[in-house]
Amino acid sequence: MQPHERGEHSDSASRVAVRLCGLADGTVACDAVDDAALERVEEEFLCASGERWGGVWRGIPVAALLDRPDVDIDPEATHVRVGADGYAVCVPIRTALNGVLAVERNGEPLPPARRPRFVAPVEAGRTVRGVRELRFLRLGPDEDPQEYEELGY
Ligand SMILES: Nc1nc2c(c(=O)[nH]1)N[C@H]1C(S)=C(S)[C@@H](COP(=O)(O)O)O[C@H]1N2
Ligand SMILES: [Mo]
Repeated sequence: MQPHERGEHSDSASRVAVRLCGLADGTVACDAVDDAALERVEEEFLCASGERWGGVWRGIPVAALLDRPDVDIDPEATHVRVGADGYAVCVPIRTALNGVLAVERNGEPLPPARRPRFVAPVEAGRTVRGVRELRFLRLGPDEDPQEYEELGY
């Protein structure tokens, strides 16, 4: 972890906010969410390296964000760019809506630098750790979502 990442909120109670932008407007404070609103998802992933891993996560359903009174999303959006610090994936909006922003894994809170984590029916590499931004995009049929990605491979 870089010193600047530790800052003043280094414990597990620190607040993590995800910014909604592009064809959306709002900020979701992931730690201010009522525990009862968290959804449980069990998912298994196969990494390109061949390693298989999985877990039980609890998180905020991305679909629930659309219903928040302080969040406004343009129905024309086709894709969501899920961004962390120096890492990003771009998935169809339907895939994003089937995912959660997980704050817990196997009953333990995720460490702040890895929280929240995008857990959805995607490849292992697209389960973004430490999500900071959801950018809602409208891509034309000729546009390649991968051009909006920043993967480490
Ligand atoms: N922010 C961020 N998320 C990321 C990555 C990354 O480099 N940065 N790597 C991805 C890849 S390739 C894999 S296989 C998994 C690894 O998850 P783990 O660190 O929980 O084992 O995280 C994914 N999410
Ligand atoms: Mo990976």
